[in-house]
Amino acid sequence: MKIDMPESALLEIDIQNDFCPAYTFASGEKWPGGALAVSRGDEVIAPLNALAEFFAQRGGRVIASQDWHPQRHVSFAQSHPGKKSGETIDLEGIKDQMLWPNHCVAGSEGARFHEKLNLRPVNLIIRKGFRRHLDSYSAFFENDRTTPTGLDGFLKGLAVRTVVIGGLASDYCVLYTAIDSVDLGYRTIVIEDAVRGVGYPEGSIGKAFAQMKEAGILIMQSGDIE
Ligand code: VGL
Ligand code: ZN
Repeated sequence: MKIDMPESALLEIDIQNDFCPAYTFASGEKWPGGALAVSRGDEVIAPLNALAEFFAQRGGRVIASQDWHPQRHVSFAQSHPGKKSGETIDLEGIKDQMLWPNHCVAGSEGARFHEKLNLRPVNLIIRKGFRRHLDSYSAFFENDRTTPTGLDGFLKGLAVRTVVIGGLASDYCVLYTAIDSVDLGYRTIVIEDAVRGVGYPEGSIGKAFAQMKEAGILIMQSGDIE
């Protein structure tokens, strides 16, 4: 499918060490695998780097999001005595907040972008989930569904109409970002070979794709973008 440039943006969602499996840095040091490693999560990097180059060369925009939590963040199971990751809790205004292992603590190695992600074509880095008592899956709104991250304003200010999304994880941050994107009126495309999912609870990845299709989000392969 032909993507209109420059009024399109690529969103690279949460390509951070804590969501990626083990690898060796260029320095020779080893990353042992993330606290919330998505199986084969690092496989999204090659197609995203290629897409980012494609967008940048044609005047499109490239945005990378970064999960960026304070210590003892409300989404961490450890912040709730007696609770384990994988359980859900009800917060004021947010039902079924999933609890996770500690991950993407601001400034930590786990919060850094995967070393192989090419940041050179990236115009904007958007950080989310930095309020201690509020989580954020979507790159547009935090989990209260009303606190904006500023991304919509950035895109509208640049007259962007089409949003192309890849990254981690297809059943959480990619899903929420894509749903907000289509709700905000953008033509929204999720690149299937540029996403991987957590897969918890069982069936969550298939459910996420069904929900995205139902919402009018287009599912494509990176090779379909021209
Ligand atoms: C994510 C769980 C918790 C994600 C972030 O990037 O999909 N998932 N925080
Ligand atoms: Zn998180």
